[in-house]
Amino acid sequence: MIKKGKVKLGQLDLEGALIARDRVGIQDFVLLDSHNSETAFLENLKKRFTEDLIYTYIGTLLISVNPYKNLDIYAKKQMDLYMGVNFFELPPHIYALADNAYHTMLSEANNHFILISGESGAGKTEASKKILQYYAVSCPSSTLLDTVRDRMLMSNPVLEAFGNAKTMKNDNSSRFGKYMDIQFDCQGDAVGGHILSYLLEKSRVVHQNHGERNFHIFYQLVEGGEEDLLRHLGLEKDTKHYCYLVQGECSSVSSINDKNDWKTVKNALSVIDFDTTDTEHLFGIIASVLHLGNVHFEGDSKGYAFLNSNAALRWVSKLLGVHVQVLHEALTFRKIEAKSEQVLSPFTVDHAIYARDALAKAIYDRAFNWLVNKINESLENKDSNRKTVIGLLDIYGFEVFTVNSFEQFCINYCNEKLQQLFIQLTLKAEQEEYESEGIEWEPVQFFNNKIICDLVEEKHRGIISVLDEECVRPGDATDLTFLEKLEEKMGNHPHFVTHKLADKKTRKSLERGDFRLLHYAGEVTYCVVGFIDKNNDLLYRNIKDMMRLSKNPIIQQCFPNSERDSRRRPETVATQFKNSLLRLTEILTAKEPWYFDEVLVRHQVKYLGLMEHLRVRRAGFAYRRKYEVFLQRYKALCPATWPHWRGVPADGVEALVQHLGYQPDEYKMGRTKIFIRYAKTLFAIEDAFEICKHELATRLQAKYKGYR
Ligand code: AOV
Ligand code: MG
Repeated sequence: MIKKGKVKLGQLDLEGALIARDRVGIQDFVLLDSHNSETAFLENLKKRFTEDLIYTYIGTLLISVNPYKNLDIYAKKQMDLYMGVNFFELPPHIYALADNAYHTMLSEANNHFILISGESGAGKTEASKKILQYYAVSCPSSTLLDTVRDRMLMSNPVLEAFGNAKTMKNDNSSRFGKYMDIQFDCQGDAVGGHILSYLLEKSRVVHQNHGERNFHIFYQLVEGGEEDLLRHLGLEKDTKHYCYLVQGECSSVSSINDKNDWKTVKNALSVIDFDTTDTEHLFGIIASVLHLGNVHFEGDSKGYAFLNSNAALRWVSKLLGVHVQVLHEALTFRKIEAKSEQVLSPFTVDHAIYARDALAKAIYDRAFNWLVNKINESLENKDSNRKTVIGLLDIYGFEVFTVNSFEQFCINYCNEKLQQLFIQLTLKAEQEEYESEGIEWEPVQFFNNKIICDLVEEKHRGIISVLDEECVRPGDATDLTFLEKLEEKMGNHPHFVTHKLADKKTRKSLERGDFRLLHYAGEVTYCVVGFIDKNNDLLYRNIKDMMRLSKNPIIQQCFPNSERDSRRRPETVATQFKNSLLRLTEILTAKEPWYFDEVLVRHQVKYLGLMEHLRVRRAGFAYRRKYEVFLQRYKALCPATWPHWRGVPADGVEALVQHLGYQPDEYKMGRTKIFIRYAKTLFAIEDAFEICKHELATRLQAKYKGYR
């Protein structure tokens, strides 16, 4: 319904809006005239995109198209504009989503999370930073809390330096998954935070494909590090000197300024409460990895490894605080325990390289986890004041390269799980809720990717189980025997393709060492080479023993004594990852979701299930609340329900909405909840509620005037 005169519609007045509508498209797909057509959907996105309008809603789901240029839409004035405003009152914006999650959290005193999904390079990390900035700037503030907020903001450049890298898809690609809880007290102050990190892609430390880089921090240190520091770490000011940095043949990238980034990271570390000893030890570890990469082995007449030049080794020994002889031995011999004796068995050159790389990966990976813990300590809120949280999930997006390995398998599995969560919480839950509430409903069909999640993770039957079995099988297990087992066990699965069946299922042939998964987001061919090794993630016992004796305090914490005492075989990488994703899903399902989708092209609209989502949203209801909650919030708006409603809550709600003059098509009464079809109906009641609150406060102030 449109009122006479000028009505505020976003930043435009209504007359302007009607003229502009044709040019800028529709800001909520639910209101799109043409019926659910994908072409109309894409046309609308494109129309808006050409006008630099990158955000569009599907109901409360926010869609964003990566502009790949800086838009003037994230300044303080925009933040102020969106603060405390109803969701659909202003044009779609990430701030609207952030603000709504925040205000709902405050008014309902419950936990929320913002799920950001989309493929690699779509803009997830940028979006999560914008959300964090919004909370940092727009929430109430005090000097004490400013520190927490600064630390929260500064955790980003630090974690990105250590956990992001240039890939073929994205110059700043997240190579770890990140879930951050922002904790608020009951006044709405951001009082603390906590970060959970997921499976860092540590193989990148020792190997990068052509056109890719190692983690940013290595280049930042070498390019930006002060002369004194570099001298202290034994580093040359040139990335070309380091074998671990040159494999991708693209040390410098036009979009990245390592020197400036180094300054940002150093400053951020000091804000997060790292003292000079911490940073010295941390960069000692980073430098030791670079030196390790330069430790080269030669073979003697029997093919056993020996070291010719000891310069790099000496630096590693110095920086890690381990004896050079012990280090030498650990990299060229393996200690085997036979009965009560210990026997030293010499490594071949390949074995020595393997042990060296395993050490480099382990050091970096564990230092990364140490860093996350250290950041968490600085974000910790020790006050027991009641807290609610908004969780922010930013993971590595779905990726397909020319050659895909174990890492892509894990990353794409993670995306598969998030898509499953998205389906569970939206398409499935929404439709099931209408059914269980007895609301008339024509089911919308959608593709449920549970079948693919099961294929990967099912106990005893999934790909991870088969891989784990091969990893512990004594004898001749290899990547190829793993592939054979897969072919045997899941050859008939509709989403699994081996070279034998490739032609039938996808009409694209496969190499002998490959398998293909038909993911929700598309087909990916995985090369099995390295799966067993990477999943086992073996670090020889004498190397671990040596690291436990390190004089570097960070390394000491990274290799605790408790690890030696544990008799249990450590879980494999894929199983650990599977379990951590399971825990993540549990964390998220206990919170109210807000969605943020990143869209690039047509197939993403398809695989993200956006059309199905639109169909459900269009036919569905914008808002629903339990009768008790609804009544409690709005009872003051109706004389019959204020101050108390003595009868059944559903009848109270009915009396309330009758009093407010709701039309029959605007709402439905379910078994336990009221469903409101249009957002505008809700806004009207929210506005009335605000006025009522204000009037009540004025009356109370007048009544108690003069009292103390
Ligand atoms: P991702 O997080 O989704 O990929 P990013 O957030 O790193 O993607 O975005 C990739 C690049 O796109 C950024 O470095 C920016 O150059 C650009 N970009 C993204 N969002 C915006 C925006 N709102 N405004 C301007 N430029 C933007 V990955 O982490 O690879 O899955 O693993
Ligand atoms: Mg990212």
